[in-house]
Amino acid sequence: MLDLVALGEPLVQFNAVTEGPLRHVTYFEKHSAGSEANVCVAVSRLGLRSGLITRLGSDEFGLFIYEWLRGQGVDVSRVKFDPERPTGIYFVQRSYPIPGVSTVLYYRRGSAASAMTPSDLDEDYIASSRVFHTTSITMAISDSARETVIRGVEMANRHNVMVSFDVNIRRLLWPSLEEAVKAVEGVLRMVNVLFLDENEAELLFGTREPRVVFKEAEGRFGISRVVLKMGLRGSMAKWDGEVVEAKAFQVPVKDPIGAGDAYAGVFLASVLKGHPPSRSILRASAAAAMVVMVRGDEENLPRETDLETFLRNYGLSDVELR
Ligand code: KDG
Repeated sequence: MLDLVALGEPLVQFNAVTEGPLRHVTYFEKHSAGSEANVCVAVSRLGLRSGLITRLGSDEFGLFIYEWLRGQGVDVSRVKFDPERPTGIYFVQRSYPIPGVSTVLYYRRGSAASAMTPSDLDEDYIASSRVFHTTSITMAISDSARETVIRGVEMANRHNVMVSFDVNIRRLLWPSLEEAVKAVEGVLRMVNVLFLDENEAELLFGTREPRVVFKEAEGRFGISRVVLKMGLRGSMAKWDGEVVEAKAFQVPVKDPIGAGDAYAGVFLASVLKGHPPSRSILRASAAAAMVVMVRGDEENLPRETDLETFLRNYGLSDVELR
């Protein structure tokens, strides 16, 4: 039995070693990334079992991701290789033109993962998990991938597997924001745990006010577990009637990409390990801070002991809750 099964596209990330516009960057560092894969690694680092459903190209980059994920303890038994299409990649430009902000350049159109279809879903595999996690990124990469997300969520619903959905709207991947919102709204009725940031809250619910967001999510879509990320102002969650919040940890930022996945993965893993929502949100916030201190989305995802050490450094240790 797995604790979390995710559906989505892993990508090779080429992260600029130096800051500034990519036209002048000479060296790039290679990392394994992609939102749902990041969540799988976050869960696995904390000692739980995760698995990824996806397609990779039968190429060097596909093998790199496959071996990396396997090395991180992620179950790759449902990863298929496509001999025709390449593994998706993207480049990260750091701190230009806005300091501390990264921008991305995707090369993923026609990728192996974009050719995913519902035939890639193994219902027994999904049914054997405690959580099914995906994002709107996978809904954006192709019509067949979007269909795969919808069928996967339906399967999870059929077997009472908790559906976790990170809104994660990537403007570059959608023809318009209206289309993104429409697609997201199409699955929300089937979602049990919703992660979103303030911009996404504004788009979906017309407000950034946490308590109104919680009320709207519950009233319109029946979602009683909502986690709202508010950047440097921290995060708030409503979890089955209980409202909890956590501050954002101030750390030196090398690359903010991957923070949201660290947050979602560690939040979910913490809940699955029996931590109360108040502790889960704090651990998630800590993990998000740890990840942005380096280039790459997955390298700094913490093990239990490192998460504890980080929290202890802020006087927030509580080991008996582990
Ligand atoms: O959340 C980090 C991801 O956004 C990054 O690794 C790439 O999955 C990715 C995407 O589609 O933007």
